[in-house]
Amino acid sequence: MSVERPLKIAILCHPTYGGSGVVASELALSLAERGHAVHLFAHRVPPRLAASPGPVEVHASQGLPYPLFSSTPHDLAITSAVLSHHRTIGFDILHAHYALPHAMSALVARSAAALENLDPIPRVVTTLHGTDVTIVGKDPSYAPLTQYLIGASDVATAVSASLADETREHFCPLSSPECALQVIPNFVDEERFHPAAEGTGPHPIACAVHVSNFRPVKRVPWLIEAFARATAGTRSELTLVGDGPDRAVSEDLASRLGISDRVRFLGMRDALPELLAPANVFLLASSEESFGLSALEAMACGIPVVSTAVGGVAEVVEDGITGHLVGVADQEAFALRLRELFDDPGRARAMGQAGRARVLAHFSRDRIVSRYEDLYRRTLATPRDVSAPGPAAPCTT
Ligand code: GMT
Repeated sequence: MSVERPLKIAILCHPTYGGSGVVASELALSLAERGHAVHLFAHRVPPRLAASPGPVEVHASQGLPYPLFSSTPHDLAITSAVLSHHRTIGFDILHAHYALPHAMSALVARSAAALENLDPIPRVVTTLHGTDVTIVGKDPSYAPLTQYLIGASDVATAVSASLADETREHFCPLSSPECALQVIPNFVDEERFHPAAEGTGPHPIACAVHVSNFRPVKRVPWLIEAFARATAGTRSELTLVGDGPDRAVSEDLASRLGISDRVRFLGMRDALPELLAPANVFLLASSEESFGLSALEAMACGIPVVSTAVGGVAEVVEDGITGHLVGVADQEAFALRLRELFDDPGRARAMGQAGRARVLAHFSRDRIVSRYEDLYRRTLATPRDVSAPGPAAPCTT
């Protein structure tokens, strides 16, 4: 029986508190724990790895600030760092999270390795996370490049079937290699994110929670209005975790609605499981959402979700079972569903338990990390025509 050798893997990501930065960091940690040599490249140390990178080697590549540049081009520094480390380490896989700019960095490093006759020439895996297709990638200023990056990667994955469909629709209407997308959903560390211990939750006053980067796509002001509608005349509370462009306008709105005393803005927090576990309901009101990792984390904590039915959220939250999904413009239904769950703690608890069970059955860390590991090995086992760098392992969803 052949024992499979450990792989040398470079992971490129944005150093964000949530979303793709967390998925990439958790994947890096899990792969390293499985014995692979894992290097993570970002322009800052991702928060999830700052406290304890474990066996992952983290490279924060900021680049040289120079007055000619209007902002420091971190992406060039990351590309350079990946190439430099590839020359000494010999990566098997360069895994880019979020197409822009990381797939570009990985592909440039792959081309350089080919030109220099390095052995191995790394394979490029690109994971599409959401707005790298739906908002940023589709924008005419980036679309031609995004299309090229997806097609030139050895394999591209999307975090939901909905995102894969949208990618195909927009970037590859005809049958072409760009359409060879695999769906590998996000995962959550179900040991870190777990229900509150018996007797410690939920909160004695009904409490809803939302976690995001407060970008317009998250519609935090809309969510606050819905909360105000649902809870008029009650003492119910809303906890908002995170920070971003819409934070100030959201604080102002809570004050104008006269509910500042019931809405807490906590800013960026690392201790998410502790903040989620005592909540009764998790809220997500996005106008677009390819997956909704924060909803998955809430489900892992046994919290039911009320969300708008957009993008890939329906692949995460089962409507009527692990939470409720409502039309993106239907604030009244959103408020009603929230109120129902506040008024019926037994139903909320049952939905929360169903959510936790769904996480364990479909989105556990081991299950999804194994899927990436299999994908790497399959990609490496597929011979590549170096004269025409492109997809090595076309796989359909
Ligand atoms: O696109 C963003 O606004 C951020 C992005 C990210 O990098 O975190 O979020 C996307 O990726 C997450 C991880 O795969 C998904 O859980 C989010 O649903 C997705 N955001 C959107 O589609 C708006």
